[in-house]
This record gives sequence, structure tokens and C-alpha cells, in this order.
Amino acid sequence: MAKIVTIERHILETQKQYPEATGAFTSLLYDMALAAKIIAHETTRAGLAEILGAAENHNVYGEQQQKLDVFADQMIYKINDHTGRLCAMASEEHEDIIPIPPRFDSGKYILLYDPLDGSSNIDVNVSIGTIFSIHRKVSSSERGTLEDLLQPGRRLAAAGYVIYGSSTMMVYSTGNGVHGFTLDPGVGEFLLSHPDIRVPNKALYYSANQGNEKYWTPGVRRYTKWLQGIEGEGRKPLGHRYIGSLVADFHRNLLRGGVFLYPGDLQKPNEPYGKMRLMFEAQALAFLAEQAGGYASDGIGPILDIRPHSLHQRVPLFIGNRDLVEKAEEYIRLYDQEWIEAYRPIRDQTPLIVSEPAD
Ligand code: P6P
Repeated sequence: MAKIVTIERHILETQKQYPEATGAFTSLLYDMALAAKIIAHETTRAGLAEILGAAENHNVYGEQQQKLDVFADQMIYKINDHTGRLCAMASEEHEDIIPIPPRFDSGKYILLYDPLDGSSNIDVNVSIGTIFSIHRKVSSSERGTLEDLLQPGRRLAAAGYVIYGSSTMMVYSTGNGVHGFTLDPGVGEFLLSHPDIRVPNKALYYSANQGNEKYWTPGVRRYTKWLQGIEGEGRKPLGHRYIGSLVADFHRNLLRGGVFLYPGDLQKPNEPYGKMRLMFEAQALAFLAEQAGGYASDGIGPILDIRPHSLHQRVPLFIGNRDLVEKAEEYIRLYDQEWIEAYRPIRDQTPLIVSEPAD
């Protein structure tokens, strides 16, 4: 009989590898697993009238919020606001930092999350996901501040995602490899199903919204032709897989090998930074990609080294097999100087706070 390994047992068994494996850290990951179970339950029921359809209000990006978005956002907040493990939170659905209510203790971690990424796919039954990042508190203030939120991804304590698909999976890393757990709905536990996930050396897919090709920069256009085996040394073409749900596209490429790209472009010259949110999507997935032997770049350099300057800043994203992502950087260096000159000043602007982690 195979060993039944829950998230808790997995962390306890590999405790010596987890410098963070204090009770607080283990419990924090368990809190996210509980949120995932509850959201999964609602997601499978989303077909029912009372949840379907867009909520009346909109999120910070002006996108119509789906009710499940709002439910997931509130659920993650309520599961984490009173535990004393967090000093603050931030959500893609909220403009500003979310403080821990004064009546509750403040903790030594900070949680950033995208409660339901790809939510526009809810009504067409396409897999969607939750993305989360955990940083350590670095500020000297009693409660969490923007300084604790705006940290580079290189400092992450943990990151992960939940994918609500044919089965519900939670995939995370605490800096010691990437591990996947599949929800057994009967037992109500996430069981270790994908230990130590590594991106396969041989990639099968590339994921991009080809509908944007008209707006892509020359280097990105040539890069996608290279991925298709048309440009360059005539490599075997990669299959094109794009589902329009970042977690689903990322998860498939993580397990099968591939590259996801959402490039910046010059359609709006003062917005050359593409669509992905650094703090709520790109940092977490870049952490996982590197932990699994892959890489993530904004086209110029590592996502994990970008010093954030605002909570909702957007970045171009190339993520997956290291050789494929580095090839994108090469094409952009060669052919996209105009784009680089527009994007780099925004990317490298002085971060709001320059803080070093407390030792
Ligand atoms: P497009 C969903 O809205 C999302 O943020 C990601 O989940 C997904 O990868 C991307 O946007 C899809 O964007 O412009 O191709 O529809």
C-alpha cells in the first residue's frame, strides 16, 4: 500500500530541509489548503444560478468581478485574518494592503494572493486557479507595511497555486523543490501525488495568445516563429497550447515542459509592460519555475530579481524551460531595442522602499 502523505506529514517528514518549518509556517500552508478545499467546493457548484454571472462591482483593474472571485477573495481573507501568523495581506482584488484587524495578533509572514485567476473562464467550465506568495516580515513596524509587501521574489519564503480542474491540486514550494498534492474529496485531504516536480528537459508546448501577434515586437514575433520551427535552425515545432487561464497553462507546461509567454508590446507606448501582475502572479510562478529547474523572465532578466515599486505593477512574462526563456531574452536583445528603451525605465525605477531582510 502506497504511503499516504498529507501536506502536514510531507513538511514534518522533510522538516530538516525546511528552515521555516516552524508550526506557524506549516499551519500557514495548511490554512491555504483549507481555503482551497472550500473554494474548490464552491467552484464545482459554480454552475448553479446563484453564483453564476458577474458581481455588480469591479476590481482594481476595472474588470467585472465574477461572484466566485469575491467569494474566493473573502474566504482566503477570513481563514487568515485571525491566526496571528500574518502581519498583513494583499489581494489582486484590492487596491491597497489589507491590514490584520487590530483585535488579532500580528505575525511574521505576509500573504499575497490572486484569489481566482482566470475567473473569466468560470462560466465556460475551464480550469481556474488561486495563486499565493508568502514573504517574511522585514519591516520594524509592529504590523505589516508596504515595505513587507514590495520585496523581490528572490526573498520568497514560499509560493504556490491551486488548480481547480478535473481534480483539485495544490502545488507549492518552500524553497526545497516543488511538490504537488491532489485533493481526495472523499477524505477532504490533499495527498502527495507529484513529489519533487522537475520541468522535463524536452519541452512539448508553447503558450501564447496568437491573437496578439499583430501587436508583438519584432523580436517576440521572430521568437514565436523560432518556437514553431519556422525561424532559425529549423527546430522541431512545439505544439501550441493556450487555454487563457494562467494557472492551467503554467501547470501543464510545468509537468510536460514548455514556455508560456505574455509579452509587453508598444501598442500603448507608455504601457510597454504587458498584462501579468508581478506581485500576484509572476513572482509566485517564477519562484516555482526556478525551484523546478526552469526560469522566468520579463524579457530582460529574472522576474525574481525585479525590485517591486508598486503593489499592482505589471510585467511581461516568459516562463518555463530555461533554454526556451533565455532564447526569448536573446531575440529581444537582438531585435527589440525600441521596446527595451520604453520598458526598462519603468522596470528599474527606484522601488518605493529599499529594504534588506532582517537576519
Ligand atoms: P488574454 C486571465 O484573465 C489572465 O489573467 C490569465 O489567467 C491568462 O493567462 C491571461 O489573463 C489571458 O489573457 O489576453 O490572452 O485573454
